[in-house]
Amino acid sequence: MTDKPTTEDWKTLADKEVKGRDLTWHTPEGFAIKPLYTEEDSADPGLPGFAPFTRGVKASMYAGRPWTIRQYAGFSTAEESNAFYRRNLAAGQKGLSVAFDLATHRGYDSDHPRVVGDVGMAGVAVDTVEDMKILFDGIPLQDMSVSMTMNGAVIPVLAFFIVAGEEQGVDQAQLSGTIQNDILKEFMVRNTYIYPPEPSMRIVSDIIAYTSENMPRFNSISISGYHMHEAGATAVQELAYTIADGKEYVQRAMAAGLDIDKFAGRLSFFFGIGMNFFMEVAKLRAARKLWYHVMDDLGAKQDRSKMLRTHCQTSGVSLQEQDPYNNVIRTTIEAMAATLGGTQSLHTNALDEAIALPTDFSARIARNTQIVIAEESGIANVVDPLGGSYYVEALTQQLFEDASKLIKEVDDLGGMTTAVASGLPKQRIEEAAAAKQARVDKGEDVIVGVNKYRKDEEDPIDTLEVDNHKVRESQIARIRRNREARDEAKCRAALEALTEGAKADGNMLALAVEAARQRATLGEISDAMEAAFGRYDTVPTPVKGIYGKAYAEDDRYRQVVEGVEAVERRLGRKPRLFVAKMGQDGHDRGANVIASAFTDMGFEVVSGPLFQTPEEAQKMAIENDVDVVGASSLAAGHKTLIPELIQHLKGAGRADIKVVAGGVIPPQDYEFLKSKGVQGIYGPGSNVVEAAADVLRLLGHNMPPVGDELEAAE
Ligand code: MLC
Ligand code: 5AD
Repeated sequence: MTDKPTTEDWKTLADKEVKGRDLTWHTPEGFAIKPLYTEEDSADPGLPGFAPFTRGVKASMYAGRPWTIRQYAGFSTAEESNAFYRRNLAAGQKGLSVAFDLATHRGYDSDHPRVVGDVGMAGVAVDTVEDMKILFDGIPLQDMSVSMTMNGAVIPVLAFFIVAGEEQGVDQAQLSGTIQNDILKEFMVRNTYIYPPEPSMRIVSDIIAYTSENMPRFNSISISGYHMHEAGATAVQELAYTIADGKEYVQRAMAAGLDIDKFAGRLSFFFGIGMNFFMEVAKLRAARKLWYHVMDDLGAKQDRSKMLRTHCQTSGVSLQEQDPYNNVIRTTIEAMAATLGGTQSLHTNALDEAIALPTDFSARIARNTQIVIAEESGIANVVDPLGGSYYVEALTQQLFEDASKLIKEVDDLGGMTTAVASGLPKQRIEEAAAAKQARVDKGEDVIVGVNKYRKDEEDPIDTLEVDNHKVRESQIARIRRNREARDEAKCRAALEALTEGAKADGNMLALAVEAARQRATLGEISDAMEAAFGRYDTVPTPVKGIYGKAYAEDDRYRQVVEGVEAVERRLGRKPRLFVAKMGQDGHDRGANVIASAFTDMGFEVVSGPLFQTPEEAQKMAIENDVDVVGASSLAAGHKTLIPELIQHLKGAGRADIKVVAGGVIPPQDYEFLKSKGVQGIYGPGSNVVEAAADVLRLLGHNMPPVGDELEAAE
């Protein structure tokens, strides 16, 4: 009889197989992942339904009730979005999730001059209670849980929702759903803030106070790591900063006099789920354990207050424009990780994510991805089926420990509000994003169909088009009718009361509900608070050195650096690139990565502030005497804003300044943009070094091809 083999025996055998090659895998989190995990690596995670809830917040989990299939959607007008919701619900979706357009996010009515390119594009336009009523027409709000992703203009939007319910005959106590209301991460990564940090934090507390008093079925906040994940955060960063955000909100609410056990049961979370399958499963398990301990330390007594309930969304940045059907596969893997991790609610992205908003076709596949997992795969029948996996338990524990350390660092800085103001978390995330981009560009991180197994020719796919000019006109007409029909004096009085309440310590949501009843518009309600708080602006500060360091040994990179130096000798100064963000699109990961990488390659980079108008961008380009403007667009405003910028440059006599575009731009729009004078277009999956080589060519440099793509093209 032979002895049972030991781990040492295994190591000897494995070493022989691979001739001593080191099989350790180093993840972006800094984890050294071994090729084998055994009993020695794992700890006992306890049982689902019991503290610290590592294995799930419910004892029966999906065996008792499946997760909520909740697809985030919204575009164009309230009528069109309502029809889309109804079709989706009929086809198996279970909960609603509203995507508002960027004008709405930033507190502007559709008739505001700053939002010409944004109305109805990245979400649905909502200006008044009437729009909100149309959005839920035929959808009984006492039965349907509704998530609303809103942070900046959170007060008017929630007020409209309450009044829309009221006028549907549903008391606010009956309304169920979630408002995102997570402003800290806006300052860190998502950028749809309106007011400065302090009053913004008060708004969060006002909503927690109001809903815990009046809306017992409504989740007052969705504390979101998703956007950190999308901005490039590692799993440890996403976990730590999200839990630290949650901790900060709880402390603020307690400082405002609220009883922790009265509101904590209605705090909820939101995480992004990427492609590192087991890491993502472990992330959700570690999140629950972390939150349990944080809330226990803060003095919560009830179990419900210490349970982390979460929504998840599969990762947008993991999806690609090239060979887009691969995205269905990626989303399936991510959706499995989210459900095996025990999410309460899930959005699965559509295959056209990197190009445009979902069509009926792509939305159906995205939704069915969840339905097939829920109803065909058997995954839902067993609680935490990966519990006890040596690897998953080890990862859960390591994430828990490393995130705890990062949370401690935030505590030592004085909490998340101070940490965000210091810029440290944002900087850490941007460093992780730049490092990731470099790994992809160098082919160390494989992306199938992009940096490996790339197709010679891409097949075009149909994408959703929104006519923003038409939507804007119809919204403007509706705003006018709304103003004509209301009692102007009563509306003004309600708005003034809101301003007064904001200056003193009135509950702003309660005051805004009254203004909404009097048919004040979203822009007017936002302005009434702006009168008390002012509007907040920030200037981007991209990181330096990360990209260059990651590339130190790379030939192609060196070629580009030499090209930049040659152009510099010719111009007598460094070539200047202005990275412009126009419209209300605050997604700045791409812009920051470009700014960092181009700086490292030797360009002088001017980063514009967020939310510029085309005219403001033109002025900044000319004042800085730049050679090239790189317009970054991720929210569908490109067809309006970039041509306008080119017109303004021409009008100012500087047609010589080159304009290139990057971001989420459907190939169908390439010809249009080129006809308007755009000289280079870089969609998702573009290689940054190759893009820089291209820019050098635009500047008249005789740059040889770098990389496969250019060789193929030339
Ligand atoms: C659940 N229930 C059970 C059960 N499982 N009861 C018995 N046995 C079981 N096994 C009960 C729950 O307790 C609850 O009741 C009810 O069923 C609903 O279940 P839930 O698990 O709470 O699900 P849900 O209502 O869907 O709520 C999930 C949530 C919520 C708590 C995470 O906050 C939510 O839906 N969030 C979605 C956020 C979202 O969609 N965001 C989109 C962001 S997009 P009770 O009575 O206990 O409540 C974005 C992109 C961008 O941000 O940037 O624009
Ligand atoms: N409809 C559907 N999905 C959307 N997303 C953003 N806006 C919409 C919308 N209007 C999704 C994308 C994006 C993430 C932030 O949310 O997947 O990456």
